[in-house]
Amino acid sequence: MNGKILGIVAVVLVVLGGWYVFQGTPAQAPAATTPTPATTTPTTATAPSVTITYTNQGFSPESVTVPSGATVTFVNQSSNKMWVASDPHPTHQGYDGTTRSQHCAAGYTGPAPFDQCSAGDSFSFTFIKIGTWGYHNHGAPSNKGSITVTPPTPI
Ligand SMILES: [Cu+2]
Repeated sequence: MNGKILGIVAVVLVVLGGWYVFQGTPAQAPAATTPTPATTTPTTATAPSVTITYTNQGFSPESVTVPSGATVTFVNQSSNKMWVASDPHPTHQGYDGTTRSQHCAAGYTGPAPFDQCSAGDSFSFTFIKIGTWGYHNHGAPSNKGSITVTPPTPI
């Protein structure tokens, strides 16, 4: 009787021992993946430059549409003087809210105004604000046009 019990205990010990020895190694965690570094490519296209020519017939093209950040250059090829300025004439506050007497004053420290502030052969202005901005030649305000500024062009 005792021998039979001892036999059973021995078999149980052998089975448990075998299970302990052969249970195998735990599964390895998968290797960590290396994160992809963020790219630094720009998200908007380079803003173009546009030229508007002023002749004795007026501005050409009178009106253009450009993305925000574009620079528009007005070139005088007329036999008259050119003074490009934001509408409305004669106060010129349409683009940035400041009047000609403010933003053309000596010592003005605000952002560059959409106003040539005196006659000259060329005037370049970089448009940031979205909208349609009327302009004119301050010395001949019937010569006019508009710049429509759209959101920056996504790539
Ligand atoms: Cu004016």
